[in-house]
Amino acid sequence: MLVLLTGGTGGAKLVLGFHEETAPEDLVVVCNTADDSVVHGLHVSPDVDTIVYTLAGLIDPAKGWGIRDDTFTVLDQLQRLGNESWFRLGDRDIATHVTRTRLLAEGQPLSRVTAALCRALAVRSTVLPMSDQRVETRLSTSVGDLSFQEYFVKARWQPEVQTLRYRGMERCLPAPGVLDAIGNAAMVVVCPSNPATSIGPILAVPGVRQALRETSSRVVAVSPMVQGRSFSGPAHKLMATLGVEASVTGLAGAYRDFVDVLVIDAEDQDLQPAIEKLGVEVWATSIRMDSLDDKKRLARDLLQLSS
Ligand code: FO1
Repeated sequence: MLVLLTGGTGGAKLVLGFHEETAPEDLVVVCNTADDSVVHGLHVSPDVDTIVYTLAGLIDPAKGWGIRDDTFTVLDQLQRLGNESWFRLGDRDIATHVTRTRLLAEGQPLSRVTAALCRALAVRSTVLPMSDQRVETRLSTSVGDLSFQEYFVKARWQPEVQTLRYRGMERCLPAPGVLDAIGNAAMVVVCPSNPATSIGPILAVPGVRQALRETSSRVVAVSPMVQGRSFSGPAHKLMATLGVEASVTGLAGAYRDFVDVLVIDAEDQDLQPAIEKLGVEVWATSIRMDSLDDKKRLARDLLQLSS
């Protein structure tokens, strides 16, 4: 069993690579849920959905989120009725959120709801939310206190971020299966997702970081950045909130207590000695995943590290 810790779009590229290169049943994907939002009264779980849609072959490949060829009739009408429409929910995507919201209201935990959505969409891998309890990333910024989606989508990650917190984390538990999966994995892969807002919340779920330190399986992290800049999104901007510099060396510092190998881009190879000084093994290769072939090649190469 291969365990993947991931956020949304960046991590999903590697998740797809593994899905193509291994038996889908052998994959357990643990997703960040601290980006979850209630939008128009519906519970939206963007990272879970990005992974589920990716594994179901439904993802919009251009945007990296939402459903391919979706339409926006409901959103247009919501806007006409005076609702905000900056968070672009497509019609088919809304069907997912309506279903999730109904099942949650009926008392099912998010992990069961996610399993039901996976079954309905013929996803054969296991997709686990990091927790069944509600956690919310809040950012205190130059324009006030924002939710993750307000910062990321509405404000296009432009405001200066002073601090970041995961509201509700102290009351949360790992979802059923998360700790067992980490303990019994052949290998754990920390996907190239934002260390502050995607991987950070997963690591902060009580017990998860400890399980990663204690597992006998190899823990491998793939960098979401090259030359101090993230492939997409604000990861490099938010690393200061973790108290580390925006570089793969900073990333190694943030992950050093549980990661065995850090996979960095060949362009960052000069930083290898500094990372190794932190006690983290380094593997430098091409980590850009522009094409499906790139995703499959990186997944294939990473699979070698488990043996
Ligand atoms: N990202 C955007 O940049 N703009 C959007 O309007 C938007 C809507 C959206 C709706 C559903 C969903 O599952 C994801 C959506 N995303 C959108 C992506 C989302 O903000 C990010 O994937 C994550 O939260 C970051 O990991």
